Amino acid sequence: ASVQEHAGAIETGIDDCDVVVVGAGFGGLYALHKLREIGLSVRGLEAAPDVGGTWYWNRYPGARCDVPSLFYSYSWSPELRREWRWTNRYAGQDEILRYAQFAADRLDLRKLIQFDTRVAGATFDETSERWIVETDRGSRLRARFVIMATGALSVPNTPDIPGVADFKGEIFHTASWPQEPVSFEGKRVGIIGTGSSGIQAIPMIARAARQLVVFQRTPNFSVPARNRPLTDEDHRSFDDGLEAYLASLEQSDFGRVPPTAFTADVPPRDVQWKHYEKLWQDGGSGGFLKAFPNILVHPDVNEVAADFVRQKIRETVKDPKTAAALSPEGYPFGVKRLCVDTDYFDTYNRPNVELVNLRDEPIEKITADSVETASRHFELDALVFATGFDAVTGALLAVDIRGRGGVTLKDAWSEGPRTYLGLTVAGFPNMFTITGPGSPSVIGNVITNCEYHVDWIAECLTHMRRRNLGTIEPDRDAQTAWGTHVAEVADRTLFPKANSWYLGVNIPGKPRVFMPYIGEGYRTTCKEIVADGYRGFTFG
Ligand code: N01
Repeated sequence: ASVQEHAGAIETGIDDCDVVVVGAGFGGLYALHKLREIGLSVRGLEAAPDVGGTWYWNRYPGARCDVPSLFYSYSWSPELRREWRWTNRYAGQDEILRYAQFAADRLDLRKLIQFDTRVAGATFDETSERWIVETDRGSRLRARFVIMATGALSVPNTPDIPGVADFKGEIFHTASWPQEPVSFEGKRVGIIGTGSSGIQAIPMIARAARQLVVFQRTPNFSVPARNRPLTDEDHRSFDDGLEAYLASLEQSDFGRVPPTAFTADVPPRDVQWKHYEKLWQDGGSGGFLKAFPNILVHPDVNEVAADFVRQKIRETVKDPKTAAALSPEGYPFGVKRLCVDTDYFDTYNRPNVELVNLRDEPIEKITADSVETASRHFELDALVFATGFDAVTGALLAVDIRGRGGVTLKDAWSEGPRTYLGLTVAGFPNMFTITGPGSPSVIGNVITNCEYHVDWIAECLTHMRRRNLGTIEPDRDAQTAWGTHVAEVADRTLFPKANSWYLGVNIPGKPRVFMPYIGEGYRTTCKEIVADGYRGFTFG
């Protein structure tokens, strides 16, 4: 049966629909809206009791987006834009969650979503050419298409430190923070991890706790956010530039590394330094990452930025030993995700904050009331894991996905993820991944990256309906060539030179594969492939 014949089946039974969308974060919500708009019957499944995805779970103190709020919004809807007014340059978690809730209500999406329901498995039945989606509640849905909008940063990683289960105090993970208010007042708190989450949480916890011990394995580069309330003038100037911004999105290729990056030009150190000083005062990471076209490619250019941040750390942190321990060395600037902070380095000047450098004294075990390193014993009332995620592939592989011949996605990706355009996988017909590996994914603005994928899928399903096509899947050759291209682009840059979650190295046993696509030209390539009759895809 074609998409057209099948459309509208939702009215006749809750287990049958055109499209199952897994996840109700920004990608999933837009997919539900857009595909309903083109006349398909859609059902959403969401593990949380509410919409919002990552912004539902990551409620740790200080959680804030580091993409400016005026841009970290749906670009496609003039109505939503008119009716929502951001209050801060960088929005906090609570405001972003309210925005997701507002969008879901305004677009009347909640009735399409089954909450508190985790997808356990999805199997492609080759005879009927349908996906059978199974939930942890024992329910089953049958659908022609499955869209995995499961998020790139949605499976928390808790390292298996000996004794962790024995800890009797309060224990938290930044990515699954309790719904109820948490108070650290008067408590001795330990935090493990100094990535974006830790760097945001540490200053906030330090203000509340009696004592805060930060267990740091790798210091990170971080630049100030300089968050502030938005003024009427900010809103006016955004509105004035809106048309140009929307046009730029349409034409933009939003890669992190433009073709101009491959130049041997090294601007004089004082020119770079002056520019970085201005960016430091302006705040935010965007300016730094494109300060010079080859900053993420040329080691000499990159090293000046690294030096600049180290100098700022030395100027800020009074204790030279702590400053040295906080200074990233041995990997390039900006190729692990650049952190954006409010008062992070200054927090180490507080008398109630102590940095423990795990490079000197690794954690040996956790006991009922303490963390023990090789040389010391830290008694704690609460322990916070800011230890990140099984990123990009984690949520996809957490679902038992079976494609043609019963092959599992886990087996198909045993040596690392393989996709065509980060949208589709050979052997898994009619399954799409929103911001999947091999797409820009977590690079840049994830909301607009999600929107682009949803729009691409909507166009594809419209194409299939017009031509009465039942299935779509990528050819293995096209997929292999795309994977090679993704890796080649990364290998020409400094990105693989840092042990980042982009490469999966934070998860024991995960294959070392650079997962996001960082080249410029992604949208152009996707458009060309469509214009070329969906080059590299086979329809059935
Ligand atoms: O996670 P991370 P995150 N013992 O993986 C340490 C987005 N985000 O949640 O580097 C000791 O970056 C680990 O140490 P090391 C953003 O894309 C955005 O902070 O592996 N330490 C590291 O310090 C971001 O990049 C925003 O040596 C251990 C930390 O835990 C992504 O989410 C805010 C350890 C993990 O850092 C992930 O950020 C927050 C162990 N066994 C997040 N295991 C904004 O928009 C791990 N670590 C601002």
